[in-house]
Amino acid sequence: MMGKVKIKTVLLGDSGVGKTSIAVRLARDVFNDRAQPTVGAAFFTFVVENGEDSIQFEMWDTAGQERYRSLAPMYYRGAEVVVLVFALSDKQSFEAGERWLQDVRQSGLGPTCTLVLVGNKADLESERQVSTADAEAFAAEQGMMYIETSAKTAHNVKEIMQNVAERLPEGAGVREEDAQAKRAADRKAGRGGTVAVDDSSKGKSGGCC
Ligand SMILES: Nc1nc2c(ncn2[C@@H]2O[C@H](COP(=O)(O)OP(=O)(O)OP(=O)(O)O)[C@@H](O)[C@H]2O)c(=O)[nH]1
Ligand SMILES: [Mg+2]
Repeated sequence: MMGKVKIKTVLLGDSGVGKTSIAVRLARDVFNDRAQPTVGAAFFTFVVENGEDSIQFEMWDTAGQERYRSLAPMYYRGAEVVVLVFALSDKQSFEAGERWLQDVRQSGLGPTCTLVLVGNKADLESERQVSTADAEAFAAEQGMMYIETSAKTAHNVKEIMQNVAERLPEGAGVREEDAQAKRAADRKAGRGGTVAVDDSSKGKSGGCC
C-alpha cells in the first residue's frame, strides 16, 4: 500500500517511434497522425489508480533526434520508471535500444528503477520488422518488462502504466503525506516554500542617461 505517490518517469528511444504519441494517449487519450518531432522535451502528468493507491506519473517525453541526445540525461536523472520505446516496423529503432540503455545505466539509476520496453506501432502488422520473441528475449536479458502497443488504436497503451503501477517497489515515489509534512516543517522553521528572488540587480537597472 503506497497511498498517494508521485513517480518520475521518462520516455526514451529513437525519433519517430511514437513516444509523444504514447504520452498524449496516456494523458489525453487522443492521437495525432501528423505529430511533429519533439524539441528538447515535453512534460505530461496523469494519474493511475491501482487498488487503494493513486499514482501520479510525472512523465518526461524526451526528443529522440540525435541533436538532442545529450539533453536526455537531464530528464532521466532520478527517474523511477524508464520506458524505452521502439517501433515494431523499424528494426533499427529496436537495435538502438542497447545504446539508449547504456546511456541510462551510465547515469547511475537507482536499483529500484523499473525498466519497460515498449514495441509500438503494433497496428502496422504487415510492416513488422521485429518479432515478439526477439523483443521478449532482449527485454528478459535486460531485466525489463515488455509490451506491444499502438498509440494509434490505443491498444495496450494504458496497460503500460497499469503494469508499472502494479509492480512498483514499496517505498517508490514521493508520498503526498510526506510532501505535505515537509512543507509544514519548512513553514515552521521559517523556510518559505518560494524561491528567494535575487534582487542584487536592484538599482542597477532602469537608469536613464
Ligand atoms: N501507425 C502508427 N503510427 C504511429 C504510432 N505512434 C506514432 N505514430 C506516428 O509516428 C510518427 C512519430 O510519432 P511521435 O510520437 O512524434 O514520435 P516520437 O518518438 O515522439 O519522435 P521524437 O519526438 O522525434 O523523438 C507520427 O507521425 C505519429 O503519428 C502508432 O502506434 N501507429
Ligand atoms: Mg516526440
